[in-house]
Amino acid sequence: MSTITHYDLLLAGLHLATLDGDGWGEVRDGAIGVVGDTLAFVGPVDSLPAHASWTARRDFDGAWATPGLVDCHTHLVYAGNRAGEFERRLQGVSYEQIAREGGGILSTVRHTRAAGPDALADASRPRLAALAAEGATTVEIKSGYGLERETELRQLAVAKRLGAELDVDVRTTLLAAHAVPPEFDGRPEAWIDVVCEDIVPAAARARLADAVDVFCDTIGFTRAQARRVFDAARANGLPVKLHAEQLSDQDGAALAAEYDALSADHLEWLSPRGVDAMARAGTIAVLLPGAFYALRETRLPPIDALRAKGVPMAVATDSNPGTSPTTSPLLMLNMACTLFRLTPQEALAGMTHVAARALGLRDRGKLRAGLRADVAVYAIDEPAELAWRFGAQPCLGTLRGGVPHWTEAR
Ligand code: DI6
Ligand code: FE
Repeated sequence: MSTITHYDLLLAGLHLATLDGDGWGEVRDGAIGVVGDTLAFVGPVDSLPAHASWTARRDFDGAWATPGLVDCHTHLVYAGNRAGEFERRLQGVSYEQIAREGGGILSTVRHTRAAGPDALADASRPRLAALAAEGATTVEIKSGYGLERETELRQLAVAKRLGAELDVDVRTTLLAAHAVPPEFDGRPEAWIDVVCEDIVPAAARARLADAVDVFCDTIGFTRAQARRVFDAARANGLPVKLHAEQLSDQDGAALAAEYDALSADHLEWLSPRGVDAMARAGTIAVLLPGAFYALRETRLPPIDALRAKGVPMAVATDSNPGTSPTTSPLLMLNMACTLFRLTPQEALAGMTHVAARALGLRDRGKLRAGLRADVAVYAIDEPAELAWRFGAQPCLGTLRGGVPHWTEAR
């Protein structure tokens, strides 16, 4: 095997939290060598090959590098805002009540349908940019605010366009089964017919969706309806995910497990049976502490049981206007620890390699030679600091597929 000695880019003066191996996978006085879009060297600077050379080099002063963050669950492409609804909720009206009155998700649907592709991109671009500025290099974006074929596909196309514009690797998920559109009020089965027979095949044909998701809950869809959508996804060659057990126990996680879903997400109401099913199938649990916080939930996802059964736990922003109006992945690391009692290491793993698995991606999420050169660099003294602080912005920049995006010197 020939050793690479010339790097397109060398980063030095860094400590590394590789997340490869035990604990943080810590490397003090490390360096990262990149060739093309791939990590070619990850290790102590004094074990660089003897005659190493580089086209470009950047030296830091003891900053930390981590794998680029992977935000594996967002709904960030939408128009309008829900501040008024927030004010009503503060007066005691519940999220479910607002949804039943035609507000909530349906209010965002009205604004999103009315926005053309450029307006939708303009409204959403700052949100994706904010995630990237904190270290996100891969971001999943769902549809679900169109609830008609044209607008669902427009959301997915805008998501991909923003990914290309901002050089973030965007993965798209079709969530046409997010709510019953007003045109199908009282006829959820008829809407599921359209989702299965028309929208899933159209999204697959246009290669606009990497996966298919369903909101399985009392204000969403039943388990039987989710099963129908999963069958359609399977018939069209797309993997599935599920919004499961967020507001009630629908036994959704077990359905997700049965369909080899990439992940089951939310999970506050997950039962021991659901935990077992996920453990057996290897389904990733995606924890969304922002939604838990914003809805002032009191029932915690069964973290101890998930941990005990070895269900991998991812952490994501759920960035959306209703239940998690955040664009801060670092704040979610803090909330995952403070609210859900994850360790800082579990939280960072949850937003890197475990999150990558929740998107079906095995080529990223750790700092290891051979993996994609997605790296985040932070001005911190130790890696746990990322989860300890909240409201801090220590990110100095990222490599996304080897391409540097440095923020201004600070
Ligand atoms: N669960 C959520 O938390 C978001 N969607 C979902 O199925 C909320 C979306 C919204 O309120 O706009
Ligand atoms: Fe969500």
